[in-house]
Amino acid sequence: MKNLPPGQKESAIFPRFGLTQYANRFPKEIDKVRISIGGDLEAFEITEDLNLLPRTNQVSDFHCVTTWSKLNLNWSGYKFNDFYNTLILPKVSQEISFVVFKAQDGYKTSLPLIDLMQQNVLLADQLDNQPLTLAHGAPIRIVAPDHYGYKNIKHINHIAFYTEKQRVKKGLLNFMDHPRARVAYEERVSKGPNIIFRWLYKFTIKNTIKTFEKSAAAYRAKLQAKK
Ligand SMILES: Nc1nc2c(c(=O)[nH]1)N[C@H]1C(S)=C(S)[C@@H](COP(=O)(O)O)O[C@H]1N2
Ligand SMILES: [Mo]
Repeated sequence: MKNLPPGQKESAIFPRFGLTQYANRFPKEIDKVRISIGGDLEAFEITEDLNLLPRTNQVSDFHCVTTWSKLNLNWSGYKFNDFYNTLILPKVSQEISFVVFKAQDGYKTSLPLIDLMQQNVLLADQLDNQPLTLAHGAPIRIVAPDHYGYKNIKHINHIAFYTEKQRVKKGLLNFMDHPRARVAYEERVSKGPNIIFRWLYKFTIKNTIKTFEKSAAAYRAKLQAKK
């Protein structure tokens, strides 16, 4: 058996998950990637340019901060490292250290550039050899296996690159958002004893899954009715 990171338990399923305030928000554009680039460089847009990058497949584990882990997920996409070096770096004139992401559902997150440049961080557009679904981040998401799920932003439509750390107002309460959120160091929350949060979060899992399933079912029914 695999050793799981501290405080994590294996999950049999890979649920659609997140903060319940996002359960009822869905991306409008799920077929085409369109990412606006901004921050401390001249703004531009990325669409088909991603196809210039080598495709990478990766099997990795996914760790939600609420303690469930789904092992051996089969992702495909582009290394963030290649993305940065090929498409962003040529446009950069000052040293970048901090990255802010925004998604089509209004979700935001951020990470230091150095964490994103690890070889196992992907801009993923496929899971199990299929395009990402609404549930798991269509059309493109971050996969950062060494960081808790909440840094693995889905439905990305904006990435901003900064020389300095930024304050990002997030849906998350501030204490909940650790600036790095590394799983191996159990950086679950930025303040307070992380071990207590294992227990507090654990009790929210079932309800969160239910809430996300319900709203996805309602959304699918609505789409179906439109056809
Ligand atoms: N756009 C967006 N990305 C998001 C979230 C969200 O609500 N919206 N939730 C985060 C959290 S807390 C987790 S655990 C993972 C869940 O990914 P999954 O739905 O593919 O299981 O997505 C993360 N990325
Ligand atoms: Mo999560």
